[in-house]
Amino acid sequence: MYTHGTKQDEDKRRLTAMPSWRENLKILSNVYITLTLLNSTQLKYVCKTFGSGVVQMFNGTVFYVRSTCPFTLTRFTHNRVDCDITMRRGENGLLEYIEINVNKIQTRILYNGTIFVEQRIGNNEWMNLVTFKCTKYGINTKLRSTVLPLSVIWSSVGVGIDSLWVKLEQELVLGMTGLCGRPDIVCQKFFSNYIECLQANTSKYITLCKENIYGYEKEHYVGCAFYKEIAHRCQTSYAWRTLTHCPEFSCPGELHFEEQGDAFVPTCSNPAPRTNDQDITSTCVCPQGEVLNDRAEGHDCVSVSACPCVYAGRNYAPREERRTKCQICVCNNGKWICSQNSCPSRCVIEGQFVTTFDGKQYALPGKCTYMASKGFNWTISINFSETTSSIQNVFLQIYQVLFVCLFSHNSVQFEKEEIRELHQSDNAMVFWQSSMYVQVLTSFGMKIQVQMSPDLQLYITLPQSEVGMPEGLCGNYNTDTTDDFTTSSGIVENAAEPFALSWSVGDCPVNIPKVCINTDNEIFADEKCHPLRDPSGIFAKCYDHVPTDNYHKACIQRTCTCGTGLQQCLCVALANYAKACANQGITVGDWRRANNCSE
Ligand SMILES: [Ca+2]
Repeated sequence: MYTHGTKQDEDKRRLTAMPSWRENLKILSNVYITLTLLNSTQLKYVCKTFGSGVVQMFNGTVFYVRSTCPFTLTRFTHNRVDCDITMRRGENGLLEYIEINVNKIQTRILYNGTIFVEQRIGNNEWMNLVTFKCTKYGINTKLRSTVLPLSVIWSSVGVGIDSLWVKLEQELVLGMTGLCGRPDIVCQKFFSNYIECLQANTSKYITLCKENIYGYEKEHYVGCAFYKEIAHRCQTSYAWRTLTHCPEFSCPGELHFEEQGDAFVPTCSNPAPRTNDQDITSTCVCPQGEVLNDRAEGHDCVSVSACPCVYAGRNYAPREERRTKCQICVCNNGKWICSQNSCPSRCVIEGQFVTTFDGKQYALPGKCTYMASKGFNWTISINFSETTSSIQNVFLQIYQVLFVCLFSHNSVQFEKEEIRELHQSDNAMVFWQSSMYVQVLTSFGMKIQVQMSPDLQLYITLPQSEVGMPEGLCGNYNTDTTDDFTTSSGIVENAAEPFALSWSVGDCPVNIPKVCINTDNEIFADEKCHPLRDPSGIFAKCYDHVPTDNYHKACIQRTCTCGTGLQQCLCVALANYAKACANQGITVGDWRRANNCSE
């Protein structure tokens, strides 16, 4: 190709052969990419091309291109200065020219080392060009930019330039393009600290790292999430956040960030949360020995002994007292420590749901007649309606036949005569307490309250003299729940069913369904019984005093098995919980209005 015209003509032809960007887009042939893992000390911001087409990118990747097309080596803008370096190889494989445009001022280096600035030939090799300072660099020539942190080093062998380096003195702005790619210092440097941990997989991870960041260089979190994942997996104490400029999560209040800690932070409400090895993650924690005060605004850390207590939405200071009808509670280490409940224990029979004198709760299996409770000279029996799971009649018998009382729907009879207001005798007093309740007080101190409507329900309170004496569905009243399932033949059963059946009178088929069989009712029940579990609901202030589990279950079952009048069945269930609360001296708010239950 050097046979046409004079050498000067040739120089001129090469000088005016401006590369077109369209040419740059020609399909590359023979591109081989290999990944080299350089250690961090070798890593400089250098891109090289040498031989007949070897390119070593800024990030260390080496590949080969065989082509006589013009190529952009690198193009970028730094501090509003545009830089563009292109080159082209000749038929002999060596570089024919290098062209550097800085702020549109063209510097062109020909195959034989001649330098042109804006198409005028430079004086010699030690000159100050417009945008470059030119010096000898060993056997090479170095152009150091006066406006950019950039140097170009090359060596000419007369018939071409055999090697070219583009060297950056600092990490440059993002968005570089060209064969040199962009300096990828972070992935390389980052993984040089994890070689021991990742071993042979390190290069795979470096590729992943680059792929992850590529195109998202400005999206800080994309890179940081990746580094964090590796750092956590390898669990080294290496300060990876300093290298990557990834800030720690900013924890609120007095909490501080922990790279790897318990997912569940101890709080005043739960000072010792259950954790296992799986629950380790980046987290915000209190200083050692302190817990998060989740009962106050903000994010303060306190010692457990300084935790306040909560009752009915109100905070109580440590050691502060709270008195209810039946007990005194003191706030201690964020928990209520309560005295023994002094309210008399009572047996409750609300439909199929029984609470024994000692507090055991269970459900009756069938709509039968049962011995609810009996003592030395008294018996209380109940029988169920065959259609609904509610009590139809309550029979009370004192001193054998001397005093017999029958309670049925909205009617109480003493020896077949209806009591409209009050009946009084030596043995007992029976009176209407309100339109809904009849109360019986016996001469020996037994108190019976019967709810007359909408459902017949039974509440029995015994005097101290009866402790350990009674038998029947209500248990033996000895403050021990474990022996409450004592059958009529004196055996202690584990399950409620055989125990309850032993206290049935006559035949007793098991006919109260244990599961919801009506889908509509079930949906209604799930939704409407929820207030018994809602931590911010109207009943919440009572949860600490009367556990809701059984009441919620009873609510679901009662509503599920309810024939007609779903709302009334629901209201009876909710009322039963409110009543249990009231018995403990806890008055819940206007739950009737909140749940659409009329009196
Ligand atoms: Ca007992």
